[in-house]
Amino acid sequence: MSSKFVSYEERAKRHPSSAARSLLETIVRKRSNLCVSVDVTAKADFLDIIDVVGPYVCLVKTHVDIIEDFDSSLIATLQELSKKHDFLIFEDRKFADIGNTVALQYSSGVHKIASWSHITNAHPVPGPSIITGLASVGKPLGRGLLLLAEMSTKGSLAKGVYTEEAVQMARAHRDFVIGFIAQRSMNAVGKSSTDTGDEDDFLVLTPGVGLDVKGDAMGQQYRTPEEVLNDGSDVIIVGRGIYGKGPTVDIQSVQVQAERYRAAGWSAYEKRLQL
Ligand code: 6AU
Repeated sequence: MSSKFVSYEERAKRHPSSAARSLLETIVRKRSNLCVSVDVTAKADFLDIIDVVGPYVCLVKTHVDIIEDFDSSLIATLQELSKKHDFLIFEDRKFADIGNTVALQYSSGVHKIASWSHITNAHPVPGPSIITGLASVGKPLGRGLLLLAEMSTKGSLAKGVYTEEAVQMARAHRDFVIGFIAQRSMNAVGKSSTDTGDEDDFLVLTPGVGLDVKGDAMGQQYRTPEEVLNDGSDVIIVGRGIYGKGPTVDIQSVQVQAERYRAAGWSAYEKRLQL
């Protein structure tokens, strides 16, 4: 019997979006569905962590606005590391404004996100104009957008009809929206039970992944790589589970944890191909 899940390799061959294909091809090349979220505030820690986790990841996720000593050399080094270790870059900007404003936030300012980030994300709350605003900047550069269809936090409002509307917005903009931040596959959302949603191949990137704890003191909730992969997630996003919670970064432990999460994510993927 064939699996209800299609391999990354098959999907990479037939995906219509070049941004989605790049991510799927990187996943296959590196045998990694791990995205490390590097939420630290010092440039030196940020770059040290990325250099160490680089070999184990398909994607590095950034919040550049939290870096205290940010300057343009950080972006140049990040791009060098992306080439050295063969990973893509995802600036987790969570745009949420009108089209005109998000286009400026994406292209301009200190960070010039569109010029270096292969993937970014947006809240669907303003409606489809947020996609057209971001697409006016990102599409000519071959970038891809993820919509936040669900969140990992306790009491999230992104559920039910809101999630369905987010998926409909994505279906109407398949030329730029490559997938979702969500907790499960979105391909069948809003479709009847006889319609399998097979024509959709949205990528699902899932935060709120941890092997050792179930949450934090601020509403974050964690599930294991196996739980999220079995629900149809494609990429696990792991932050503190890898770089730790302390004021200082233990770089040896970062490497051990990155290897551990890469292995856990990949074995969950291989297991689900048997389902
Ligand atoms: O593994 P953690 O909890 O240390 O970090 C999770 C990372 C953080 C959040 O900003 C982000 O994932 N995140 C997102 C994203 C990626 O958009 C959405 C969400 O619902 N939950 C979440 O934690 O950088």
